[in-house]
Amino acid sequence: MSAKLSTSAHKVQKALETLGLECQVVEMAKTTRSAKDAAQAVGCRVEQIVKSLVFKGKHSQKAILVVASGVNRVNEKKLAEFVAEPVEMPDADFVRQKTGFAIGGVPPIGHPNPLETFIDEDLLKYSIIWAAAGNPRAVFKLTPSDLQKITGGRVVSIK
Ligand code: 5CA
Repeated sequence: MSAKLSTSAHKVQKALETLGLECQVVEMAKTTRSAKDAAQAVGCRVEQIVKSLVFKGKHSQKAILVVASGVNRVNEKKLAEFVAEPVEMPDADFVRQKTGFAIGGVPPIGHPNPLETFIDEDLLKYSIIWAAAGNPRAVFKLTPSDLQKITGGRVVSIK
């Protein structure tokens, strides 16, 4: 952990403050690039890691954010029903363009423009969850209700 945050992590810390959350972004000594890595680094269950996954509407080309429990695979058919169009996994450039962050560090907030967001209902089972904070070593701890508040996301069954 470091007191001085990198530029990308600092951007997330500022976004949290703007949203009125007292969460602290921490940069770990070990990688948090994948949900499994993040769980090992912070010492929690993989289920408690918030994966911020970007999908693309095949017709609209718009970005859709799904924040999912670290162990769950998003069911694209269910997501397609929610957004009323087929969806696909975009390439890394699209993710960076729409979120302002690179894969492995995409946070659930702090994007250039707010993204339509769906929250995996399984995340609500835990009192504490951890999300990526801008780069593949940065994370922050929050509650599921904080996650709902800061993303304005719709809680759904998505796996
Ligand atoms: N920092 C960790 C834990 S919070 C993290 O960001 N995990 S993640 O699951 O949210 O981000 C990695 C995800 O990015 C993968 O699950 C995968 O869905 C996506 N991804 C990885 N590589 C690519 C790629 N080449 N193109 C598009 N998406 C990718």
